[in-house]
Amino acid sequence: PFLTSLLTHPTFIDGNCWTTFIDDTPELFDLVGSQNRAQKLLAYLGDIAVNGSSIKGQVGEPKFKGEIIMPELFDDDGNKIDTSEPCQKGWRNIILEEGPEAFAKAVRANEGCLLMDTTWRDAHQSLLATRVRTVDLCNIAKETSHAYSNLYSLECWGGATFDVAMRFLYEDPWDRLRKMRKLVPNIPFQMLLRGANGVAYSSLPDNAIYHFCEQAKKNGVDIFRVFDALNDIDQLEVGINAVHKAGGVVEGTVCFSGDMLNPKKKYNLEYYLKLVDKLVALKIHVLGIKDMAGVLKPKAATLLIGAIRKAHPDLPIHVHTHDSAGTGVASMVACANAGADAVDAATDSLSGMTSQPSVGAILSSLEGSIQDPGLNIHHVRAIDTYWAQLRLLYSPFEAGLNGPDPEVYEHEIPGGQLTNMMFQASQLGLGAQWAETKKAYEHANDLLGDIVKVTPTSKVVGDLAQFMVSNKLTFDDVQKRAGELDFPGSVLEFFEGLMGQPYGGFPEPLRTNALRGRRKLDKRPGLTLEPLDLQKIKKEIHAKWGNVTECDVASYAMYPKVFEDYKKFIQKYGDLSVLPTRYFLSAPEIGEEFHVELEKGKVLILKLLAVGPLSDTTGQREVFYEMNGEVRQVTVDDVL
Ligand code: 3PY
Ligand code: ZN
Repeated sequence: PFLTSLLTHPTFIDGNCWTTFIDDTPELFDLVGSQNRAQKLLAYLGDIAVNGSSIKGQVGEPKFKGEIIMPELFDDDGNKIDTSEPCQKGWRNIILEEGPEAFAKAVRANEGCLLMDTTWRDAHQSLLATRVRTVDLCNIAKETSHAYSNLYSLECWGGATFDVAMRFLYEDPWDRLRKMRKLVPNIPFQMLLRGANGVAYSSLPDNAIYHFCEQAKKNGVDIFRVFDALNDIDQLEVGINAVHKAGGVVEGTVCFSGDMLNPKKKYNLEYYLKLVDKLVALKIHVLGIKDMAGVLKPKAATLLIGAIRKAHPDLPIHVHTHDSAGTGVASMVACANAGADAVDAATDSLSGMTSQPSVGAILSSLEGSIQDPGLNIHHVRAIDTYWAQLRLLYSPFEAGLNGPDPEVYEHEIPGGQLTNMMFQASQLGLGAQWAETKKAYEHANDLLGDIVKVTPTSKVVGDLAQFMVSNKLTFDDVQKRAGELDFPGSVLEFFEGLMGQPYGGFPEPLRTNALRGRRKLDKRPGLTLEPLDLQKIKKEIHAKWGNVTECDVASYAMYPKVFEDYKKFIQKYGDLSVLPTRYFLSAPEIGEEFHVELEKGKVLILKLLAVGPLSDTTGQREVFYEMNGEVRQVTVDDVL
């Protein structure tokens, strides 16, 4: 078709000057670009028709395959709200116009207890293996900007979303950030930063963290929740300083662990208050309390938040929890009553269990009180009708959790990890050993010295637990035989000090016996890591892939291999972010027509016609699609 268009183009027929032809007729070259993209998309669609979803970890087909019904919002007089443009009013205006300090002051001065909505990050990280795609966030973005205009923030980036976007969704996380930002200009965007680990699983050179935060701020993040998996203040300081330098709102964070109400436990009120003082000395704007496992009971919440409020009357406090035990709403209400300025919640259909407590339940619990978060429950419910459909669309990533797990007070497995481990156990056919694995997790934690458990230290405990179960090792066996056991890599990295220093020190003689002469760091790893040569990385990316941005450099710095694989994938299949999720996850029915908008105004109308027989000689199949009325054929390796 390109050649036909070219030969029949009036300019070409007239024989006018060829050199200006390219400038004057870009539409023909657009056509080549689109055809190239369409061909790559067909390659993916062909592959999915033959081999099923290439998304690792998917089990079965989506439970929902229909058209998604979009919610409508109405004002108090029953008039439909125009959501064709995003809402412009919200807490972000204060950050933009007056800066982070003014924002913190305004939050503190606000009477009600504000909410952060985690639906776009932690909720789907905890329930659906972080698989929600950009297109599905963007499709509800404008409505969300209206319905949730009074949110403290929308958590939408960081944590596992960064890695998973490239690794499993073949998306650029930076592109996601920019797209969301355009559609939600009014609500502060919040990300989760793993302190000196950035969004990776171990410490990186300091300059990589500074570079990353600068790009994150420039591309749309407002508030950075900075935590360290061991509450190591030296590790926290790196992230906090990097966010300060980038000009973001610093939510310096304490990870809550254990049972503060039990006087024999290691992490008591005094421990937390001292840590908060250290964070305040680093000039944080907001204090985050991160209860990643959901073990902050209502009474502990009242004590902890009450004591911090008393010690730091002007410090805004923002509390995060998971509802694993089923007590999340009660705890968040207790926090609000004790003086928290903001707490976390998720849309009802993506709430509860390992996710955050339900926004509707929290709103109802605070209704009529001075702590009312100031959201319209009807709007919140309307947005949830969208997420109810999406939850079914993403059903292949459900972990199969059916109820709360109050045993979390013993095993203390963080929300995201709990679902992950359960999912893995059932895939490995170890469902029956699940209770044993949870017990082993508890023992592994004790062996490691009762550490704070969250990414990446939670993986250390999880790996040790699985190692104990598969090798039938008891607590005593591990202690006695540490000098000869082949420990998982993450355990050795922890013992080496590559994740920072645990409170109370490393367990001895276990550490020395397990390390068998390997190095032992007693300071933060960043002090011994060579700075990354960011210019060199940029040149290398450019040499391999052409165009390169600072964001690419930051992605590479966090995940070199994942970034390379992502680049290779999109070179082969193109940008799949345009493909509706239903067709990204599974093949269409034969004869089913669907549309893909490659870019504004360029729509492909597609229909799967047939999948040919397996060739004995090549191991391949021919797949036939109809694309904009023409039959197209792709040859696909049958790998099943
Ligand atoms: C992450 O680091 O991804 C977390 O969600 C920790 O809770
Ligand atoms: Zn969380």
